[in-house]
Amino acid sequence: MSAQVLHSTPAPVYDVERVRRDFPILTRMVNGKPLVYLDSAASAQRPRRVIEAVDQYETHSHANVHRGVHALSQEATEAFEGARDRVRRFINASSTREIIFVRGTTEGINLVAQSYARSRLGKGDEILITALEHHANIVPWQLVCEQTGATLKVAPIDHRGELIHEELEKLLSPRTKVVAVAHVSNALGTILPVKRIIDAAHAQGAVVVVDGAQAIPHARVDVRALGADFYAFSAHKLYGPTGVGVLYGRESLLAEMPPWQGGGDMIKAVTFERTTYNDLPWKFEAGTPNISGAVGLAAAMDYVDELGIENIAAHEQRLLQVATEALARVPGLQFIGTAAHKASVISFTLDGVHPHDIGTVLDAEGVAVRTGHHCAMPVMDFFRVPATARASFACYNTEDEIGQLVAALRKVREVFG
Ligand code: C6P
Repeated sequence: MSAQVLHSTPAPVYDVERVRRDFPILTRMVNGKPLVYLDSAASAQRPRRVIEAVDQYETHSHANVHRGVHALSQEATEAFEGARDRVRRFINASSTREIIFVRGTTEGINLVAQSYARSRLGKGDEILITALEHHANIVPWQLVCEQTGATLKVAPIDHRGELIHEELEKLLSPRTKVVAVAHVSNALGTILPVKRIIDAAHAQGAVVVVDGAQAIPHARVDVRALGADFYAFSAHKLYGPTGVGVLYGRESLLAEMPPWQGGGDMIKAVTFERTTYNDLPWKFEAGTPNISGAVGLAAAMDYVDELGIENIAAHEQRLLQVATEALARVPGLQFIGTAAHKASVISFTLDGVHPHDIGTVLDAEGVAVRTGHHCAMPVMDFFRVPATARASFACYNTEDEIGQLVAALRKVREVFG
């Protein structure tokens, strides 16, 4: 044996069967078949560690936060604020003052729209989005346009579902005050060149809001390296609980923004004449927060870091490649979204079969995919389809499951001819 071999470290092996054992739900049967869960882009499953962290908190430490001198309130506050620091480290924010707990991506984007944009924009100002956005990154901006007289501009995509960057640049001008873009498209899987977009937008003086809902489970997100002004994501797509998410905001911007909702936790002092607001980040956290959700999110981040997000991403990219090759051989299958850089999301149609019927037959085989417009109706309009079927792959999916998806699709063909 050569010295070279003796001293080389073996390449890390991604043991998907071990990963699967961390997710109790994956052992269940659906319609008499073993579950094949290919809908993680809608909501990922939780590892035992997240379930247990939430359970431990609920069983031993629950009380309201920032309110009591008693032991449980202090424990709950420590757990909640500890979770905030965990998030800060996960996305490499400078300070916990930049980490706002929200209900999810949707609420995070609405917060920026109503607090940042509504208070600053007026007639003649522009908000620029792209043609592949989720409704959560379209409608809040339409509301702001109605409220302020600003105009919504849309940068186009091409037939592969890729943003046409040159067109986006043409639409950027000193009138552009906000650029709001997805990091990854949920309907197509396209990974957008957000760093390039951020740099171009900053050159025109616009602030950039990134919808990170579909990126956070698949790639290391470093908000400082990206230079994002705002970055929103949901815990439940990152193996964490539902009903909690994060809005990262650059501290200098958050400090100047008015509160969005009024109530407990966002105040320092209230009289009938005047209220003084709390410091960051609590200024934006009115009411009792989702404490157990934050605890679960922190545990999810620990879990992802333990597996290594780069290892997860490499595993998912392998699955994406295998699935793309296998699905290409299914007669009548059309891919919707064929960008060069994609996350592990495959949208497709089958000639002559409505996507809902695909979903129903697949479900009978135990295979869970999402069907519909994926809350991205303009994307469906662009590709001239009413809906698609979408298979999405996460850290726990296997090549065998891709085989089961393909076999189930052949069943669809048998049923519908
Ligand atoms: N997409 C999907 O199946 P919430 O609901 O707030 O956690 O996330 C909203 C959201 C925003 N942006 C993108 C890119 C998203 O994918 C989502 C959620 C799910 O694709 C449910 S529609």
